[in-house]
Amino acid sequence: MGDNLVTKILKSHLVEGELKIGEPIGIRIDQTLTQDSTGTMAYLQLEAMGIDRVKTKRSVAFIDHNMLQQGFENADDHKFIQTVASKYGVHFSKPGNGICHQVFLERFSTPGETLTGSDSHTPTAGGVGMLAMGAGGLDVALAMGGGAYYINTPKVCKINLVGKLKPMVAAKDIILEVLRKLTVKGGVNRVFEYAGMGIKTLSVPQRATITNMGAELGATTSIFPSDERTLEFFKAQGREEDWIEFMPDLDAVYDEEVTVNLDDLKPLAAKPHSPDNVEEISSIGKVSVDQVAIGSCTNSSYEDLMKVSKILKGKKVHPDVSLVIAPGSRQVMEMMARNGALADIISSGARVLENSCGPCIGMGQAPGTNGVSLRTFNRNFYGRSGTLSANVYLVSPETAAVSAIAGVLTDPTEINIDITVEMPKEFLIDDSMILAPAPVGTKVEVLRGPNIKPFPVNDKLGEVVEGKVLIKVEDNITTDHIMPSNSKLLPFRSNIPYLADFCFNTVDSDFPKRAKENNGGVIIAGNNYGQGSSREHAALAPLHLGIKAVIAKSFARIHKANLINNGIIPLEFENETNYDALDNLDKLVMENIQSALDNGIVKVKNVTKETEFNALVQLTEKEIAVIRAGGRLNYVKSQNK
Ligand code: MIC
Ligand code: SF4
Repeated sequence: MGDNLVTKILKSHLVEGELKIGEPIGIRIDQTLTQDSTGTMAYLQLEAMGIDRVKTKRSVAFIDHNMLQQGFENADDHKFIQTVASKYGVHFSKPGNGICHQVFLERFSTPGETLTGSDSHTPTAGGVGMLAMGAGGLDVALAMGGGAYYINTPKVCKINLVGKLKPMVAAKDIILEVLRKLTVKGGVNRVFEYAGMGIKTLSVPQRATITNMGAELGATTSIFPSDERTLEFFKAQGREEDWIEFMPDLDAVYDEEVTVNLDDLKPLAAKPHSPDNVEEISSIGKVSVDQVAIGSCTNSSYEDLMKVSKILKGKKVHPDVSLVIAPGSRQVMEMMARNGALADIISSGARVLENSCGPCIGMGQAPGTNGVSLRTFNRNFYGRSGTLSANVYLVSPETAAVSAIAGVLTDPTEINIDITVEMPKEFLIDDSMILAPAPVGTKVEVLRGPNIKPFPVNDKLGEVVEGKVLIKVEDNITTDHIMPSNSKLLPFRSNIPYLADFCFNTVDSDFPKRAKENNGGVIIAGNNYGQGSSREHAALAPLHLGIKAVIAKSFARIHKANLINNGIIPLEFENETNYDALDNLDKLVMENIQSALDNGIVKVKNVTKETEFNALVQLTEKEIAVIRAGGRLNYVKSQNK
């Protein structure tokens, strides 16, 4: 029985545990990435660990999320990251150089290696055969310090791609189809490994679109093999020496298998407000469109934007539509400026934004009231665009461009033009906006603006956990619900006390007040709690507000890890009907919690209703030790004594 790609990488990087599905393992991390909105916190945590220099093969800090600089906060945070990166041996990709995942794919991705990034779309690098995983900032900081990254051994699900995409049907439609089939919970505790003859028809940027949006399945990550198409990409990036062939064994075994026939695929859209709410565009109908946004780490490659420019060439954007385009990297933007494609885009009436996340994380371009926005992005969660009444559809670049001209949601296969884009023989290579760290032994002063506040650290766990139910939420609550991000809040990612006042703002704006009045308490949640981003702020803000435990039907992987890292106890209902019986402000008491954690079951007394129910402890021994210590930093410090 041969190995699949995932098993090969896990075997070669295993430092702790046994490769048995569901069992906890520690793996060695070769490379890390951070971006600015999670990076400030990650580097504060790295500093708190007291190491001299990172121990990874390579670590890179990107500035791409928070670029508006409407006050001093942003620029100060950028300087902090630049100086702290230089001090600790981390490369620094300057603002304007591009979105972390796109630039990492172009300039740093390496087949067969491992990567953790403080961003949930880190799996983008899976497009070249890396095992690339999103993680909380603290886990990335620990990996920078040479520590292992802990996951549960995932199931490996083979996604067998057969056939070939029809013209105007895109890689985005493949991942939307997978989301339609498997839903936003379908990837939990799984890695998706793409295989089958269909993969040969897909370029690296197309593959990266698919692995990028595997995050929306809740997957640990997604991966493609590294083959001759990958080599073509590495050659054109002038990085042939970083390429290795990396293929599954011919008799590789998988735990599960799903087949997607590319011949049958039609253009798809994810309708509001979830990436798995997918339907064929032809059956959704001609919805009038107010805004079209093209870009994000999902669809902002040279290939994607060249296709867009071919559709827009000689045409005009519909008078009622605002079309915005954000290239994924300076490489993409500069190449298109030099070959004239950017001129075609500008001439169509599109608004060209800088190379950054931009509207994807609500940094500008919020739609108008009740606005319909088509986006080539990966998330259309409620409120994420910055406008609560907006309706956001996720589509391919082809669908976006064609619809921007038509003014209504349009199936791009209705248009008959050739938009084939060949992989360039040579990409334009200029790494001058990636600054190397200071040489070992150089003294670097870390610049810290007044916006950077100390982050909250939990206390050791006592014998009793008690508190009132402060909020009860339904299934699939995202970290965007828990700790929203938009142009008003993103500048405060290094200021938890400020951010905490906006915790659960789009769900229940009284939550922070209630939490403060009751001296903290407990959160009750449905299935897949904390899906979406890797932001630790969705654990740090609740910690600041005194949240001691979250009792949910189930958790999303990264958020659960972030809760544990901050000493907040994640518990799961033994019987889901107990969820129904709970109400806001019910007083809950969990006695003898220390031994209950070891025994795997916590008895939760509802003092208000005079009832009792069981909550399961789905935690490893190490995770329990971390919670006992009051979070991972305390735990690591106690281990080092
Ligand atoms: C996102 O797409 O939600 C983000 C912004 O990139 C986040 C990281 C963050 O919240 O800073 C992510 O995906 O992890
Ligand atoms: Fe940036 Fe959007 Fe990608 Fe997150 S999903 S990294 S905000 S482009």
